[in-house]
Amino acid sequence: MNLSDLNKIALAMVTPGKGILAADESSGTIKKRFDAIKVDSTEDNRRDYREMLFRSQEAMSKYISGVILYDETIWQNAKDGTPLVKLIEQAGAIPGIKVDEGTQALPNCPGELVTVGLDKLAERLKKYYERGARFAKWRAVIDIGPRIPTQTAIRANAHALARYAALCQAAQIVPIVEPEVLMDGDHDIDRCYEVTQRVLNRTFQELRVQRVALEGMILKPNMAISGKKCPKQAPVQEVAEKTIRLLKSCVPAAVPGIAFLSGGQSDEEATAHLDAMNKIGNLPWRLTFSYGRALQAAPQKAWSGKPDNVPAGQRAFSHRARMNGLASTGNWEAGLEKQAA
Ligand code: 5MM
Repeated sequence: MNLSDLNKIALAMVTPGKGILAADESSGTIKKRFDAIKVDSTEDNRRDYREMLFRSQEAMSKYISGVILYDETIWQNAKDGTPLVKLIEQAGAIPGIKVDEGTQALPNCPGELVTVGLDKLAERLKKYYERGARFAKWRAVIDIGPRIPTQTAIRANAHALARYAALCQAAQIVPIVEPEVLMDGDHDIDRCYEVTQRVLNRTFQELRVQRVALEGMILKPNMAISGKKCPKQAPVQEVAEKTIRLLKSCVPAAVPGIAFLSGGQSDEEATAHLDAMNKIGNLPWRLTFSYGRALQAAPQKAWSGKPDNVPAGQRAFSHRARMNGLASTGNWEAGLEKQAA
């Protein structure tokens, strides 16, 4: 492992003013997104949609540092035969790849999941590196409910994340470590805080056990936030302050950057929260976005599968990317949203 090179890539992924586009929806998830805009989830439609995003010159060159791809996409070519990976590189962004293989039920823990995909991961990473991937992503899913999460689920998922991260670094690939505590449910922000703290503490403990170099990784956490069905929704400033307090209590300063997931927040909420955290400032790590839905909901709607709508889809993507780019330096204002595509 060359740690200095890994650290350079990690820092480039969190370049101030830029963040990561999570375009790694698995086949099932992209079908759900396409169903919502009445588009068939065919291989060509998935390619056309992602090509539209990666050819959004303004968004990709100014506000996007890297793109997380799904296995199908990393091997796909644009309509003119150019590999999609090349489009990303030509725009000055870094290609990345989702390497987990989804979740399975965790035995003895009803209702809880563990992320799988470690078997043959070393070989897969080698092929992805040859294709141009310089970072990877693995997502663990932790649900909050009356008697969950169990410590068993937290430990199993943290262990898998750490094993994945160590394999990535051995393959000269920067791991994005994503332990997502879901915001589904009616729990309040303090319950989310407490569970996320347990999850992050265990994750960093396992990362140390597996000898992962913290300087060569990126953390992708959820924010401390109210459950979607909680009657009392914490305001933006409370989310920002509690998330910062939480992260300071468990994320070592050696980690170069934190790139949040949006987790089902509205586009504007996700931007406002990131901005408020960066306005607090004086942080040991760079804070940016690694959003899926909060970057893509608007372009998906604008595009709706029609070739004539490609410029509108690209404008919608550029707008959200610019808003989040500004939030990554604490320079966003709600008034800027009116300049939407
Ligand atoms: C883009 O969605 C990613 C892949 O999800 P599936 O494996 O379930 O298809 C997902 O991991 C995503 O990268 C993160 O959750 C961040 O996306 P959001 O929408 O939460 O910002």
